[in-house]
Amino acid sequence: MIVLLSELGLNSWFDDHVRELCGAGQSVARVVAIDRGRILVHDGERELSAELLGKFFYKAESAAKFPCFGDWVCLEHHSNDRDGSHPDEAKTFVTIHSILPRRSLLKRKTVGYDEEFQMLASNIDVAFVVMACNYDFHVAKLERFLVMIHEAHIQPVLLFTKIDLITAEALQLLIDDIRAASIDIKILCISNNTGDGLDQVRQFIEAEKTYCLLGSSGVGKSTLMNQLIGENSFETQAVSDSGQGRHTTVRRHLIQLKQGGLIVDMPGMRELAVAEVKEGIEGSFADIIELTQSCRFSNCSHSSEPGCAILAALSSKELGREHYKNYLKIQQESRHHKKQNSYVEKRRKAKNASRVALSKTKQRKLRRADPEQEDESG
Ligand SMILES: Nc1nc2c(ncn2[C@@H]2O[C@H](COP(=O)(O)OP(=O)(O)O)[C@@H](O)[C@H]2O)c(=O)[nH]1
Ligand SMILES: [Mg+2]
Ligand SMILES: [Zn+2]
Repeated sequence: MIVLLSELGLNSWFDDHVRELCGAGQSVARVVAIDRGRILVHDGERELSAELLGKFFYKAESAAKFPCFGDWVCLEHHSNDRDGSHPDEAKTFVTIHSILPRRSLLKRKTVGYDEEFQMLASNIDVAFVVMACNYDFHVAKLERFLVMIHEAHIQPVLLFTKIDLITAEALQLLIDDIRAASIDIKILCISNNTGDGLDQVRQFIEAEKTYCLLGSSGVGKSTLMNQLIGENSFETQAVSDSGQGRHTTVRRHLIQLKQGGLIVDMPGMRELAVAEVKEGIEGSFADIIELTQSCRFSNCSHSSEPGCAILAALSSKELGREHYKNYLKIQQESRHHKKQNSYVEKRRKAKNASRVALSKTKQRKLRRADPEQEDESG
């Protein structure tokens, strides 16, 4: 299906950057999924798997220089049919040549290191903070989300789900709490079960804008996604393949809604915590990570909690004990490794040392000149 790049979210803000960064013969595309290192881009015509140019690996001084979910990139097209004599058999492939500046960047600080962060998604316009009104809401929790969203330069909207499970009065009390805390945020209230409020969500979503769903597991994000997308979506199918009969979202994929607008279901906060663990774990232990998303409690320690999917899978032998032990061991090692002997930590110390060498006034001037720098380097 051919779509206009504007329908994928490209707007005039990017014009100058496209002119500057995308050379002759290159085309613009959006990163619509990153799946275990594989970067999927949509160029308006189709979805392609793109390779990274080598320069990303030897030149990148920080994670931010790598493509992120939601990025706009310049692509170069290649064909192995050099002389053009076998066009039918020729395999074309694309490489990412450069990344356009990001209008917004949702990121999460890596625990323990104030200047390192993990990029979650870029070029998002609106973030829905999804909370189940019957058990999941705390002002403090909302505030933590809002800090993250404001830092990203994204507009936040609170989306209460499961309003069928509490009275209108109880819901109003929650809203009063929010206003009492001087939080001036747009609030939408829905029930995925009765369909109440869904039309308001649909009306709120505008064409050519990008939305994300944030929130803990179990609050109704996947159910809402399916309502917005309609039946037989890619996500729904991928999900039912897991055999869990549950909606789990391991792979983030940018979805184009028929009504216009783009939306992505972000993993729950606990899944994000898992993502901090050393690279590669995700691939080898995807089954375990998926299981943890089905635990009843979002902070499940998988030791004795009711509704723990890990314990259930261990006792039904669906999950092998050795496999699970290895997972725990590697997780522990990676935490230890991070603390003891991280390259990042060494670099931070070196940087601090060189800062001391700068005069106080010079440091102040530098900070004033580049507030972003200040923001990102702690
Ligand atoms: N009563 C009620 N249950 C809901 C609602 N939305 C979702 N659920 C249920 O809550 C559970 C978790 O939903 P899911 O969409 O998987 O949550 P996610 O982890 O945030 O993606 C499922 O059993 C849903 O059927 C709602 O509005 N009302
Ligand atoms: Mg889900
Ligand atoms: Zn558990």
